[in-house]
Amino acid sequence: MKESTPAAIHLTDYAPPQWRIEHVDLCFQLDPVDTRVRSRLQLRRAVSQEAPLVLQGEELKLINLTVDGEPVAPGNLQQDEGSLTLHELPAQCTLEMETAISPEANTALSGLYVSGGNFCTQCEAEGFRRITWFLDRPDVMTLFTVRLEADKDRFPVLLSNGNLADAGDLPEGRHYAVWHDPFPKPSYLFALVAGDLVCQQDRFTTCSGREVDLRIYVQRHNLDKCDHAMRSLKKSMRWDEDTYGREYDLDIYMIVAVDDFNMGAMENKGLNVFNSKYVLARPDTATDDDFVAIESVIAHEYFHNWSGNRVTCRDWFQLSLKEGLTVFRDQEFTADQSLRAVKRIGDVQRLRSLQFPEDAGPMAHPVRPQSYIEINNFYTMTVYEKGAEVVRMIQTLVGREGFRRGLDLYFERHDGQAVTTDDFVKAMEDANARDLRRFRRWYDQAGTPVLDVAGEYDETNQSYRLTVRQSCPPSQGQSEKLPFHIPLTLALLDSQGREIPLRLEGESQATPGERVIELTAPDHVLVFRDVPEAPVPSLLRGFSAPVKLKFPYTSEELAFLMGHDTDDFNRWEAGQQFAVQMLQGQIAHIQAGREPTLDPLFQEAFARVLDNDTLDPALVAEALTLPGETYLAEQMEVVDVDAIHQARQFTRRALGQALAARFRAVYDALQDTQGMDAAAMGRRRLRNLCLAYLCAAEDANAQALAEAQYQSADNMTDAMGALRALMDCPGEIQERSLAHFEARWREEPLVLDKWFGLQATASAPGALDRIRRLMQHPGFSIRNPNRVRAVLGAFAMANPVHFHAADGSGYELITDQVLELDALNPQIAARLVTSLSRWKRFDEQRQGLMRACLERIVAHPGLSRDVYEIASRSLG
Ligand code: B3K
Ligand code: ZN
Repeated sequence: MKESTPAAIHLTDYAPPQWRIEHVDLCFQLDPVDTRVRSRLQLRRAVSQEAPLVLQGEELKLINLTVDGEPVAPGNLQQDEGSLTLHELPAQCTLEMETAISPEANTALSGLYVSGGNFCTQCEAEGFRRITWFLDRPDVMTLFTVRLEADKDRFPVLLSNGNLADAGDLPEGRHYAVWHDPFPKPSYLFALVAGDLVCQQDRFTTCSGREVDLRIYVQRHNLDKCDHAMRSLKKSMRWDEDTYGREYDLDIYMIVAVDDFNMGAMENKGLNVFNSKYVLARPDTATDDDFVAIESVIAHEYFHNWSGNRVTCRDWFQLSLKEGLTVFRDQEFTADQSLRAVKRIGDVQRLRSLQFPEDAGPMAHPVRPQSYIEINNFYTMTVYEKGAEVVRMIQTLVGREGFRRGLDLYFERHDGQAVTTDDFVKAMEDANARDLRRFRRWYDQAGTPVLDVAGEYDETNQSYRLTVRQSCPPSQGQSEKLPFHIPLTLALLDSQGREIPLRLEGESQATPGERVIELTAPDHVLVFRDVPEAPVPSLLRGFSAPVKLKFPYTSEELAFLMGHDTDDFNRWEAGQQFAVQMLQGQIAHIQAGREPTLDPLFQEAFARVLDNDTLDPALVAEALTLPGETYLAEQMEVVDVDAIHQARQFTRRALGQALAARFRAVYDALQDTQGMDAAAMGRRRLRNLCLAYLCAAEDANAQALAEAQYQSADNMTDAMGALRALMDCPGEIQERSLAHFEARWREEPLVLDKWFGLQATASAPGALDRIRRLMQHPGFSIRNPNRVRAVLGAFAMANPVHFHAADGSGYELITDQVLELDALNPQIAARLVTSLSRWKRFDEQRQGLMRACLERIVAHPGLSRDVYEIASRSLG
């Protein structure tokens, strides 16, 4: 807790460790209130001159300490807040310590804590220091042997990293297990679990014929919800072998699901600990989106075994080394399981609605940040999602095969090491004989680059001239940006929608199809020859770079691209741009006190997509989904949440009314929604979208249809699809259905979260009372991160109209909760504060209200570093 202003840590201050821990023996005597941790560290000095040993520790009680079996002279031992310093140690020695901790009192869910009566750990980034004194930094890689002792009845299962070496009974009803991990690892990958758990078991034979024991541990009542996670795990293991030649390396791979978890999951070596939300699923309890998310998180954590664990980060500034790369890998995995374009569209939506705002606000930071106060605040969309885009751009620049070569070289060179993002890029350069010096700026410069593109056709010379100018707005501490190296994938389409062969000025031959143009300068002029007619350019295909592209398309051109672009992603993109143009016009109308109208050209283009039965239903559903409110907000000078909401609702209603018969026809035609494969999921998606438009039209028949679907649904996707559609129609049917859902699912916390979330994001009046009521619900607890996210997180991030209520009541509510939460769980509290950070984007009155809340937060005594950093940066 902060006394004075917490200090920032800088990348430029990095120094290699002065000591190494070659081996650690840990022994845990587990007890919820008084756990004893004995550790024996084999230390070796890594520098030639005398150097004190400075270990990190937090909330620990030191019981006992010896060096080579002897007590330490008092003058040689110094304990400060957060550190333990030992002087005059021999260059090689054994340090033994005993510490006491209280897992039950650990509400921050970092270190060793209790969830659902079981012990579990979370050590990334700096949780290990809350278990015992250690060199708690990722570049100290150590061999771990772990002995666990606990009461056998209460904690029959005892798990840690690596392979099981020994187990047996102890006197007084206790038992023990010893785990040894043969791979040296940083402390952040340590894990232990102890509790009353059961497991679903399976086997996997690796490509070289090794047998791996697979286990998913859950509480007994959840054992019937593990099939999907297990299938996902086996698929991921096979995929990583087939795609990247990566084989698993231990005899056992374990996943444990816990209900109280700060984020999604954690890749601890051989013992992943998961938020139960990303493990448990049955078709009647989880939606299709849940199934897809589970598959991708299981894959993500599994892929970390190579990109993160075998090769790890030198320091936390390099976090994207493992996260950006692993997100890229899980995105590719998911793309290979279903429709690549649908996956790409989802990822780009996420990037634009969450990362772009981050990159344009006070929390903007480069993919490799230069400083932080609390590293947990930097597990961000920028480090993860933009980091993945950066990796994807490298693949675009060197090609798929070149990328594979680069990755092979990276793993070969750095296996067992803690390295930097530079080392990664270097491997890509060396394997492909490429110079990516300028490309490295993506790691160091924050902000979203803008590409201003213009095109001009010269009929006499049959040439087409594209001018491209790049720029990047200033961000905190970076007023001037150097030009980025940007891959711009493009094609030129003729009036039939065919790709025109491309021959750039100076080239002797044209090439068919699309091209990757490499932009490295502020300005580029591209002259294409032999262009027989004025083309429509299809730019930034597949979203080839995380930039904002501006091209002055007319509505007609966008409608044409929507129907004809040969790139699936760009067909969707054209529809989105068309929708944005129209919605912006409507917003202006609303602000001027006039009635908005629906552009008939848009309606026509929209209807053509709806009627197109040659397209995959999942793609049709994407194309018919209007851009979200946060994305629309990004396009405005001063965000007007009410006008945005009204315009979007108006368009949904108008489309629902105008095309009611067609929505109904498509709804009826999609009867066959059985099954859990991607095709069935696509059909359900489109069918539920039709239902949503029908309900948005406020048609009584539609409500009856939604209620009938809700009641007959045998899967959660259709049940939630119906409920969500009904959220547009306040009234008896909606209330009845919500009440029914609550009664049916009140004992299933993950399902109840959906019910919380629907109501927390409802735009109907009375939101504040609703939130307060939800927080009184017996299923709610401020100590559980999933509940907090479902109610408070959903309200602050996904209910703009009420969170930004003009009287400031939404801000006040969140501020009160942030302060209450900060005393319990700073990481979760800090996440909630980010909802206030972009106050400068709103009108003057709201600015004042938001700023006042941030000031109230910063002034609060005893604030955590986590919340302090976000709140003070937001004000700054
Ligand atoms: N590496 C973890 C995230 C840890 C977050 C610490 N605050 C999960 C993941 O990205 O796979
Ligand atoms: Zn990760």
